[in-house]
Amino acid sequence: MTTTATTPDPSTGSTKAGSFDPIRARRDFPILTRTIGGKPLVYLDNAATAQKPQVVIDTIRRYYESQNANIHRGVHRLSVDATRAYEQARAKVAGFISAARPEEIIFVRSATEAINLVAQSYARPRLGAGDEVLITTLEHHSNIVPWQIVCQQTGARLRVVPINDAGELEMEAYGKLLGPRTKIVAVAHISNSLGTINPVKEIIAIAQRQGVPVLVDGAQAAPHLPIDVQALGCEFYAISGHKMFGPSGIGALYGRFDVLDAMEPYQGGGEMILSVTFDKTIYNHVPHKFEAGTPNIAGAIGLGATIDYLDTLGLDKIAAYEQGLLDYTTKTLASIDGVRLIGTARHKAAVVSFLVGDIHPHDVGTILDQEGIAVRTGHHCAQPVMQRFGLTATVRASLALYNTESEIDVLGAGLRTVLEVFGS
Ligand code: 7TS
Repeated sequence: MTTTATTPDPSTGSTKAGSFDPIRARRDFPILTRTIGGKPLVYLDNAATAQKPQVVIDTIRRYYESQNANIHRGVHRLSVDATRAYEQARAKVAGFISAARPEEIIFVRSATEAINLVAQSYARPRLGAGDEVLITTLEHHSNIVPWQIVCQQTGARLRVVPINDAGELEMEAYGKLLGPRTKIVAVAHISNSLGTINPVKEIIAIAQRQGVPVLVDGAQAAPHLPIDVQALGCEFYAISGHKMFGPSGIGALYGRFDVLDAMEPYQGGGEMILSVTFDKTIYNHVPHKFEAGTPNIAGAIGLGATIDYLDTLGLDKIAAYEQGLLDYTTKTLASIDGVRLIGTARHKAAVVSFLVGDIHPHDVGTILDQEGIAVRTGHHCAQPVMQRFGLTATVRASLALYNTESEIDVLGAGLRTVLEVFGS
């Protein structure tokens, strides 16, 4: 990651990096003009879900107002147009993560469903008793539980790469855990609870030397970093639309074509077949054989609009801007007596987890809410990370392209209020 120096704009207190202008970007997101209890909304819960630009909202509305039809099955004009728009969205996702071809993109409900698809369609038939699935301590529950289920189904064993006190993967341990019984590695690109950017390229290269496929959970990376699945060399990459300013209920699984082609579907239904008789069903081609039933057509088209939007801003510029904002946030929080940062990795993105004295995170979140500030408190669906640090919960501020230094100042003031209220 490159870090670009940011220059505060005296009129707004915000920062600009290169040609990226967060104040301009804010105008694209109608919800950001809202007030909460009379105070301007400061939305710092982007890792849970990101806000939507007007262009995405308009695209979905327009779809239902004038294009709605089922896809891949009609000769009528609406169906043909809806099919074209849906398939164009697939091509946009492929371009967004630099897949070699659109067929390598399977539309799913979310990153969660993408991971379950790989666990059931790829791993389940290939795992036997004593085989191993290798994940890490940093994973979201979505990249733990599907593997526990498939291990229970097959008698395979879950192995876990530990992290150090900064919240970084212990790479030496990774090398040792990757053994002859390892059948798949599944790792987050960016940790949702601590913001650690994992060295996924290195992780994939090491696994590849032993012929082990890798799934990268990119739910938290897609809104923050340019992604190139071919340069990474991973077999699978999972993303969620709603975390990257797109609709909820849509996500995508990238799978390398030859790997997908060799996999059987785990869900059956309409659309995923070429022919059905009671004796024999012939499955459709990749990617359709993995998309059983009517998909989230409006969601996919909305995701396509999101990608067009992000392309106009440029993810490299967004990433540089956010690095500056992350530095500012880290310094702001570190300067407040009583605030303890959890997760201090050298390579981090957009997430700051912390504790405020011995005040319960839920109390911190409740008082911040009264100031119009939205943060998440709790275990962030990453309980093993909390356990690693001997905690049950943290406060988490997660940033996005439309957040500014002045909002971080509001967070700092809010935390000082919290400390005053609790007399700390
Ligand atoms: N993987 C990671 C790294 C995540 O952060 C999340 C959601 C998921 C997978 C699951 O995504 P979904 O869209 O399928 O639900 N993370 C969070 C979070 O940090 N707060 O709420 C949801």
